[in-house]
Amino acid sequence: MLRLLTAGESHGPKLTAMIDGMPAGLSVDIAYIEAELAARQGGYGRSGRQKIEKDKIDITGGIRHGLTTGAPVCFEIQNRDHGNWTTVMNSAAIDLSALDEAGKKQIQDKRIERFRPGHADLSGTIKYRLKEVRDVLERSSARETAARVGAGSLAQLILRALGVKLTAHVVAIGPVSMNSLSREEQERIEAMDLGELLLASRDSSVYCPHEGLSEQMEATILQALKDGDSLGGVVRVLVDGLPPGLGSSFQWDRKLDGQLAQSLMSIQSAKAVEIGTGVENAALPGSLVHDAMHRDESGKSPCYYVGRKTNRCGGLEGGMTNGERLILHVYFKPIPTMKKGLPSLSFPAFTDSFAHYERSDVCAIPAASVVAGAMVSLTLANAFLDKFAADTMVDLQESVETYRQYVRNLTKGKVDNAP
Ligand code: EPS
Repeated sequence: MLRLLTAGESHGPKLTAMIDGMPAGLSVDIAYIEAELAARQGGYGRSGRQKIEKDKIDITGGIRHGLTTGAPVCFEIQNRDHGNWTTVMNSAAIDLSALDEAGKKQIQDKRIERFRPGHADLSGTIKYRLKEVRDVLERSSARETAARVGAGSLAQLILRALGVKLTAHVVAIGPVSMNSLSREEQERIEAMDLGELLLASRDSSVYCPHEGLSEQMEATILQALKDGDSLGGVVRVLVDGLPPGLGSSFQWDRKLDGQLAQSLMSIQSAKAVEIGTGVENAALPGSLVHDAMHRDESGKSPCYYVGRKTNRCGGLEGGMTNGERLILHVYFKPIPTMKKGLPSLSFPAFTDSFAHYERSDVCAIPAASVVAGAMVSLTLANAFLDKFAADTMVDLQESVETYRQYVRNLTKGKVDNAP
């Protein structure tokens, strides 16, 4: 099992990630991981914080001479902004009377007393019996997603070595959505190779593969900035090359659709996950929903001789992959930190006030697309390792290839399927 743990506060010295269960012999492309980290920092609508940070990965365990060793992989990402927060974020016990004037001012200025509706502030302060809101804010901050992207990029290297292609891009920002494009235009984008689609998205300032819409999205973000408001949006993750049978339908916690939804819903601000055309399907009769099968004599369908004309189920049936493209949409709420603060309460007196504001992203949906891709990569790499338990990449690649050959022969209709 591939298990990720992260630690570190938004303005603390660094983020730390530990991944247990990485197979040995994975060639680690640091430049690729750092390009993903840079992509997560980018996108139109980010706050001034990203001008301070320059996320780099410092490996502290599990990788030697460019290859994973099979030991837990551990890495750190420095928070450059911490230099401005050394007194506020110091782990040592603090004696206010012993601080100089500058230290006292730093502590006072950074004290947070007014809850932001929509953030973890209220529940976390109550739950952990905190003395001020900052202690919950620091860890619930989406700064933590830098660690997820570092780990997810490693997982994506596993997927690449298994011939799997993954792309994540922005579909909507606020009211501006790819759904407004003509059917032909949407089909043109859907037909693109996932590598090309990723390049086209990353070319855009908002990671949307459609040029005209990207401009509209940028204008919408600019307007929200002027209004002191924030914006949410929708992100799409697409994956090609998954063999049928990843996941399981036999136990609730082993269903891959459930695991994907959990990993995506855990991203800060994510509020809904859709698989295939899941939302629309609920209102249609089964005959218009399920993806009919036919024999594809060429054997070149994603599930070899099993052809499908539609993929409304988004590549998942019965909690397992079915060989077709995986299609996921993640819906994010707008960021709760807004210049235009909402009515709220002040801690500890619980008197009427307005939500705290210091600085914030206006829109982090482009960054969220990178994080969503990372979370799906981790979940899928884990699903591969669950089905094809392997200590090394060579063993994993061999087992997956043998299985693919079996599926090809089976769907041709020529093989005895006895276990
Ligand atoms: C965040 C608030 C902002 C974001 C931060 C997430 O940080 P700050 O309060 O320092 O301006 O920039 O995200 C990152 C630092 C990052 O790297 O993604 C929040 O409250 O969630």
